[in-house]
Amino acid sequence: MAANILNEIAGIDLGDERRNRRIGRLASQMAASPQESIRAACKGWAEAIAGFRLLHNEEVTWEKILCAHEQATLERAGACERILLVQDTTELDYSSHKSLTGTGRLDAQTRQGFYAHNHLLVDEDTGVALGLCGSHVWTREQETKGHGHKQVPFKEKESHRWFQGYLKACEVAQKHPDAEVLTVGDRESDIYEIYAEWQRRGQCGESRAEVLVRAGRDRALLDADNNLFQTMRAGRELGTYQVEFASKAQVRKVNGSSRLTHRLGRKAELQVRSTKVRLKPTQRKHGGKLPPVELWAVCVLEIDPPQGHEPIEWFLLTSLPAETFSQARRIIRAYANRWLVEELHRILKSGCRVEQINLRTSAALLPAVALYLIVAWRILYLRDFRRAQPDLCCSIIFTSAEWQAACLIQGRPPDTGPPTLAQMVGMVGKMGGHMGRKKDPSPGPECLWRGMEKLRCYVEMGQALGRL
Ligand SMILES: [Mn+2]
Repeated sequence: MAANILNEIAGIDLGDERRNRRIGRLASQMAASPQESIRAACKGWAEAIAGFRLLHNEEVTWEKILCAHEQATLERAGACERILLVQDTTELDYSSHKSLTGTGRLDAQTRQGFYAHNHLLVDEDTGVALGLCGSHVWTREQETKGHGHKQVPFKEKESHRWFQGYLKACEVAQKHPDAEVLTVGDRESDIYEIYAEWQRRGQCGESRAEVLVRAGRDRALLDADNNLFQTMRAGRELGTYQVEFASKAQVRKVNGSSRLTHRLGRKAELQVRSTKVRLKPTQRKHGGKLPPVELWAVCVLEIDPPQGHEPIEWFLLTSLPAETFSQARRIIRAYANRWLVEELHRILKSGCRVEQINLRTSAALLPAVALYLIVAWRILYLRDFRRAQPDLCCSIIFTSAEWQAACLIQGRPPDTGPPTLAQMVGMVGKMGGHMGRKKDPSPGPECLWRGMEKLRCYVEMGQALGRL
């Protein structure tokens, strides 16, 4: 399960051995200094120039970089029994970079940038993110929504990316026939064609991934009096459980329009209900008629919400059985792992600061962002993998100079050998400001990316003093 950054792009072919080595160097420098600019992350002027030259080379692309990482991700997934493919889209905003070419409009004409749709593989049993498995970046030409959006065939719509994500999950299922693969997506991925494809594959005996989405529309049902949401609320009661929520501001859809609301922090009692539903097919202008599909619906409802606050209510649709309380709880837990892809995107933007990269062309910028995507995933992996495998030797992820420098700084006797992964991540977290008291949770991504930055300085100083 090694996650040395060099392993992640070991399979890359940039048409030249020197280029392959150079990209490894650049990736290592970015991983050691996630927050710095590329110029500062490269040691010295000559290195920086070589790095920029590489990013401008036309052989170096977003696809090639992430394709190499995908191989490493799939290898890690080989050890898992249950794999989640979590997909989500993020926008990369370069509105303030007026000289950058190749961008497209974001949600408003005045905002410019890219959209990136990422598939993150997660080990369902440990909740550890295994890496990216497919990633698609695009620019938006013009807005079709509202202006004859219904005339556009599904294949040409932006929402088709979710369907492609499902096909990718089916590929993973084919590669790992002993594992159960489940795609997870938010309300945007509530798309009928995915359910129809899942059903078709089952009927034809093709390998397929299971589906889990948060229901986004109140669909009409076959053989039922009510629509989907009402039917779900009246589903069979399976049991209750408690969750503690932190207070937060959140955007909620109220009567079709987005509104900023405040969620009160509280210990909530949640009731779980489930029911089988037969969905009425979506009608499209283009393509053939879609068949009805039967899915399980899991509804989570808050009992006795505080006065004046809306109850927490989640509607999940899944191809997995949800007949019993434990099956339904598993589905809810699996859905909670969707949060990891949001965290990945936050690390990419707040930790690796990719929206601050100053390059003039998207052809040079996008490969840099692709490398930072791997760096961002690795921070997430460091945080969670140590929880799953605390006693492993840290040298599977850190170089000997890194752990030696950390031991020196923390006053750990150098002759005790490499620390465990949990100890090493704890030390890096401390460098980044983590308090590390007994009751504290383990270091979060902020502490880790700040800690890595410091660790790199310590390594350089240690090497300069001849101590490492
Ligand atoms: Mn989303």
